[in-house]
Amino acid sequence: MSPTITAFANSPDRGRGLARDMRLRWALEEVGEPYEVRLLSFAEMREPAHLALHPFGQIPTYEEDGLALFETGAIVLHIAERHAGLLPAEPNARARAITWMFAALNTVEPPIFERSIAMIVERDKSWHAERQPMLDDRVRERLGELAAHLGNSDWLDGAFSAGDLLMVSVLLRLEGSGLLDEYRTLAAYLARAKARPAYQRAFAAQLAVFNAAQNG
Ligand code: GTB
Repeated sequence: MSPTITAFANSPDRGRGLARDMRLRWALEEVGEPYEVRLLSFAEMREPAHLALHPFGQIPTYEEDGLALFETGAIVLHIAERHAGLLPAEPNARARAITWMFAALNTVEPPIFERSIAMIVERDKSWHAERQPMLDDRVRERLGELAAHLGNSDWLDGAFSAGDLLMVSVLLRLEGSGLLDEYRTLAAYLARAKARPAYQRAFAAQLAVFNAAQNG
């Protein structure tokens, strides 16, 4: 049976593909696994039925043959371990690709997330303008290091992997900030990833949900 994921019925990102169901959609498209989507309102995310799947009442979740998972990183790893296409077969290369998955979520995402949240919830504070350059510089530090690692390579470590999928998903949150434009290597890395047919199918699917919510 096809896995079922959950996603926002009406995503606050307005179809920009920034909500985390996009990471699962992309992974499933990369490995060629069809999937179902159960759309949830914010109220439904707080109901016992959803809390039984996700203790924090968030999306996305993943259900498959009696298995229920939450946490995007764990779900992408689960998908990648069970299908060819997102992790190399050679054990050391596989371990390195998984390392990049953790690096995306634990080392690169935190300063990007903190900056995004500050722009939303601290914007009207008197000290916001003073704090913003520090948040930008923390992001720049990671972007510079990542760009140096990538160099002229297409992907983080050999062939495209789940590490790239998560790293690109994390970096996409910076689109429109101007920060990525300071690193041509990273802008090209994102463009290369977004040109992948699997990314485009996943993006179109989440956008169709948002458009249907607007028209319905
Ligand atoms: N660590 C968890 C994971 O990776 O799965 C985090 C999951 C998470 O943050 N889910 C968010 C959620 O359910 C949606 S994706 N939030 C509702 C809640 O906590 O009540 C994060 C997200 C939301 C909105 C935008 N946006 O509008 O641009 C971008 C990303």
